[in-house]
Amino acid sequence: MTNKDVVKFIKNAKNIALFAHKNPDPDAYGSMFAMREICRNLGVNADVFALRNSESNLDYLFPLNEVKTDFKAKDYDLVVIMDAHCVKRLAPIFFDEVEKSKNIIVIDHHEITEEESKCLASKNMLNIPHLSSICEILTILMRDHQLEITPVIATYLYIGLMGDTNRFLNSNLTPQVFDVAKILYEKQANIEFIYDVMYRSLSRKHLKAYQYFVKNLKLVENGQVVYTVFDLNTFKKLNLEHEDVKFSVDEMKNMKDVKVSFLFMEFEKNNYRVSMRSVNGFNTMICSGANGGGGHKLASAFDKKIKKSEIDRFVKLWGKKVVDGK
Ligand SMILES: [Mn+2]
Repeated sequence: MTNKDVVKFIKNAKNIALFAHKNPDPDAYGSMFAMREICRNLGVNADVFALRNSESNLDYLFPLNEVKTDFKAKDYDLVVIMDAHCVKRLAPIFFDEVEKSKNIIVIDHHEITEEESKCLASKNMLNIPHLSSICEILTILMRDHQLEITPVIATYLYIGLMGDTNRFLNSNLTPQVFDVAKILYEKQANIEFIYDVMYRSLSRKHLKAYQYFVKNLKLVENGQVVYTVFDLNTFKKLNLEHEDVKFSVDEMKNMKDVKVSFLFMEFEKNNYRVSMRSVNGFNTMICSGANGGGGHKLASAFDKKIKKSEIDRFVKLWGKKVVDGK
């Protein structure tokens, strides 16, 4: 599928339901809300479906009170899934109804693992893994098809661009990323507002998380691999949500000589959401893919049933595989 096909699908629809992966991040929400505006400007109704995250700065960036959860396949003639390519990547409450939908298109930029290739949500897929973000894809699509980029749309898209490039720090940069930034800047993305919310909002709560993380991070493999664990007890004691501690996986990756970082967030007893980051092309998917997760070479995630006492051994094993590239 090409950009042109995406535009055709949208224009031919009357009612569009928009989805992205569970626990939506700035790129997921940015692309859903930008797409909602694109559709509405074309005279097509569109609704954003997501399970709201716990409270976070995303509440200030997007009108999350307008997000819907009660999706019924019969009410929509087109489903657009973005920032994911497999129905299993969506929040579980949507699985059944999305599976019933007859008309689904996918816009993604994730690597397709072997496991996921068995559960592609649609044959109509625009997947460009080397692009930084869905928001980059949508900006180019709008430019090439002369769709009006309003300041509101530009702001949504810039949020996603900042999220997935970690404000131009990640290794997923190409000349086109800067073209997109220029376009969105010229279309009056509210960059001051975005930076205030995303990067100048360190609260006391965040500092507590920071303090804990610095004190408890562990280096293995001669300092090439680093990890930190937030267990249920810590979340409760410090009154933190997952959103409050996610920064730590990037912070660890930015340490000198570190090649791979792991962040373990316990969400049920002995059940962890694990986020990984790497630098210089070390491939985190070696670990995330093998453990049933997904993402990109340099940033990926998976869920893991494990006891806290076994995490050190797990990280040594998989950290070494990633560093060795096998
Ligand atoms: Mn993304």
